[in-house]
Amino acid sequence: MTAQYQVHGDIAVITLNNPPVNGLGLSTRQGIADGMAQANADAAVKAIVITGAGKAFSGGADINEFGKPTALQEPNLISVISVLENSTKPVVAAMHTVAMGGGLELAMGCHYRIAAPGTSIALPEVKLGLLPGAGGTQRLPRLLGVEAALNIIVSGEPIKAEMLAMLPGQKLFDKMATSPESLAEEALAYARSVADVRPLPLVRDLKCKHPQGDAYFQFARNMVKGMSKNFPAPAKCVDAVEAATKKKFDEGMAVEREIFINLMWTAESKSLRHLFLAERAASKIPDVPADTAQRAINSIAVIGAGTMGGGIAMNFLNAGIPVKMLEMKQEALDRGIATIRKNYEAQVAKKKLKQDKYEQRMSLLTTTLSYDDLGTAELVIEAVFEEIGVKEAVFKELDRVMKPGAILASNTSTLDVDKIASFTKRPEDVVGLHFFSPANVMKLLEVVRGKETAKDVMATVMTVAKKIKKTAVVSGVCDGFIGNRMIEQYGRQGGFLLDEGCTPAQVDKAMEKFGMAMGPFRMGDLAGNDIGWAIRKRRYSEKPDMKYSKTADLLCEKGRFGQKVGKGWYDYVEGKRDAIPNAEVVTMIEEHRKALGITPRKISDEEIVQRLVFSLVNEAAHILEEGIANKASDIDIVYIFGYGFPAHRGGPMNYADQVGLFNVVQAMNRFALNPLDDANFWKPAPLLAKLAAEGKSFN
Ligand code: T1G
Repeated sequence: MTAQYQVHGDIAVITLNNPPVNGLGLSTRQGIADGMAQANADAAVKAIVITGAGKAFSGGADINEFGKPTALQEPNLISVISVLENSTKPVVAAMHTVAMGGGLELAMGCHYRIAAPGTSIALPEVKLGLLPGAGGTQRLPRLLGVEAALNIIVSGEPIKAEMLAMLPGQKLFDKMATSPESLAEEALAYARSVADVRPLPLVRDLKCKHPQGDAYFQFARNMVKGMSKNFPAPAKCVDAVEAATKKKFDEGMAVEREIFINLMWTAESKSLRHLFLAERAASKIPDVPADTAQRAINSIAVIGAGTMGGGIAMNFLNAGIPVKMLEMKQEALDRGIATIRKNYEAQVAKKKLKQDKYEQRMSLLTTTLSYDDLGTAELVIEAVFEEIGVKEAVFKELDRVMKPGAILASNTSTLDVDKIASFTKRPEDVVGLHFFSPANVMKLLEVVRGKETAKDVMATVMTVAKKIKKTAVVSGVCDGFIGNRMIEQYGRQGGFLLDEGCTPAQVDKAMEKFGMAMGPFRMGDLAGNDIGWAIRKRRYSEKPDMKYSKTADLLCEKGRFGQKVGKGWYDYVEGKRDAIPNAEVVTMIEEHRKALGITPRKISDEEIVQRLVFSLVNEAAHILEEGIANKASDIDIVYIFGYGFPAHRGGPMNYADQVGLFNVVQAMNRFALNPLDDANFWKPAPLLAKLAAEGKSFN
C-alpha cells in the first residue's frame, strides 16, 4: 500500500507515501480507506491525522493513471473523500510543501486542516483542460469565499498557504503550523484538542452565497472568455462554482462531475495531459540512467557578447550562477553588457524584477578579453559567428585553456556538433546547447548529443537546463537538429502554396486560426527572411534536386528581410509589430506565377493546415527513424516550446495521432499528386506508413 497507518497514543496517523508527490493512485486511495476503517474500528483511537511523506502532502490525482481503468476504480477519489467526511471521529489534514488538485480536495473533505508555512496550494486541473473533479469547485468556495475560490480554480496557479490564511473569514486552514518541522507534532496536538468536539464540522454544510451572484458570474464569464481562447475548461469552472452558490451540495457535486467527465474526453484536455507528461519525459534519456553521476557546475563562461551570448548569460545570472563573458574587443563587451543591463532595467521598470535582484545578478557577471581567464569555469558555451572556421578557432582555444572535465558547449543552430568536437582533444566533453532567440525568454533548449558526448555530460546539462528553467530536449546531430530541420519543410510548403494561388496573409491567417502563435510568413519576417535565404543558397548547391518556390528569394532580392528592415512579406511601422499586407509583394507573387505559367487556384484553409502541419509530421517521422529524436513526445515539446505550436493541439505528433495516422497518410498521398508540390517529399516515412497500416499512433 502507498499509505501507511500508525497510532500515536490515541491518535491514528495515515501517511500518504507514493513518491514522487503522493499522487492519489488506486493503491494510495485504498490505503487511505483501509486506514480510516481501522481507525474508526479502534475504540482507543479518538482522532485521525492524514499527512504526506516526502516532498509533498499530495500533488493530486495520479496523472499516470489518466485514461486508465484504475483512475475510476473504487475507491475512487470522491468515495475516499466521503469516507473522510463521514468518519465518526475527527480527521485532521496536515499539509506541507504541495497540496494540489485532488490532494487539496482530499484535505477539504477532512474536518480540520493545518498547513505548514510555504505550502503551495492549488487546483491546477484547468491547466490540464479539466476542472477540480472531486469536490474542489463545491468545497473551496465554501471555505474561502466564492471570488477567491474561483480565482484559484480558473487560474490553476499555486498560492502559499500563509497568504490564504490571511483572507478574512477563510475557513480553509484551522491553524498554521509554526514550521514544516513542527507540523507533525502540532497536528497530533491539534487532533487531541478537537477529539471530543461534536458535531464534526462538515465543509458541505457551510453556506455558499455571493451577494451579487448573477452580476458577478456574468463578469467572471466575460473575464474568462478573454483569457481562454481554444480552451473550454475555464468557462466550465465558472459554471461549476456558480452551481455551488445556487444548488444543494450534492446537486452541485453532480454538476461538477458531469462537467469533469465531459472535459476529460475533449481533445484539448487530452493534449494538455499529454504535454504535462511529455515535458517531464523529455528530461529522461533512454540510455542515461537517472542516477548517472554528474559534474559540478558552479560557474560558467560565455564566448561572445552578442544577442545570443547576452541572452544565454542572463539565464545563468537569473539562476544565481556566476558568468564570465569573453569577447575579442572591449567595445563588443561593453555593447553586450549594455544590452543585458537594458533587458534587466526594462524588467525593473515593469516591476517584474526588484532593483536589488538586478544588481545582485549583475554582480555575478565578469568579463574578459583573454581566454586564459576562463580556466576556472566548469561549463563554457560559445555563441560566436555561425561559421565553421570561427568555431574551429574558438574550440581549439577552449581545448587549450579549459580545465579537465569542463564541458565545452556550442550554441550552433546549423553546424555539425561532431565536427566541432573534432577540433578538440576531448570530444566526450563537447555538446550542443541550442538556445532559441531571445535566449533569455524562449523555454526550449535543444541539447545536441554528439556521437562521442559522454553520458555524464548529458546528465549534467539536462540538470543545468532545469536549473535555468529551460525545457530541454535531446537531439542527435543532423542539419537543423529537430526543430529547424522540420521547419524547413514547413517553409517549403508555404512557398508552394504561394506559387499555387495563396497570398502570405491567407496562409498566415489559416495557421493562426489553427492556433499557431504566428503564421509562417509573419514568423519569417520576425526571424529574418535572409536566414532562410542563406540556407536555401546552401541547399541549391548541396541538394540541387530539392524543389523550392522562388518567391522567398525574389522577396530577399528586393531587400525585404523582415521586421528588422521594416519590410518583408508585410510592411511594418517603426516599433510596431503589426504586419501590414503589401500590394507589391502580392503582385510579385502573381507575376512569378504567370512567368511559371501557373493558373492560381482557390486553396482551402484545411489544405493549408494539412500541408504545413503534415510536412512537419512526415519529416519528424524520419527524424524518429534516424534516432535523432528519442521519442515522438520530445518533438511535440520542441514545437510547443520553440515554434509556437498550439498547446491545445498537443504538438504536431499528438495532433497527427488525434487526426489518425491513416488519415494523415491518405492526405499525403493526395498532396503527392499535385504537380506543383514535391511528390518525393510526400512519400510517407516508413515509420509513419507502418504505424498507419497497423492502426497505431506516434505517442
Ligand atoms: N501525479 C503523478 N506524478 C506527478 C504528479 C501527479 N499529480 N505531479 C507531478 N508528478 C511527478 C512528475 O511527473 C515528476 O515525475 C515528479 O512528480 C516531479 O514533478 C480529481 C483529477 C506537484 C508542483 O496537476 O504541478 O487532481 O519526472 O518535476 O517542480 O480534481 O509536479 O520525477 O518521474 O513537476 O517539484 C492535479 C501537477 C492532477 C499537479 C511538483 N495535479 N504537478 O513540482 O516537480 S488532476 C496537478 C505539478 C486532479 C482531481 C484532478 C508539479 C508539482 P518524474 P516536477 P516539481
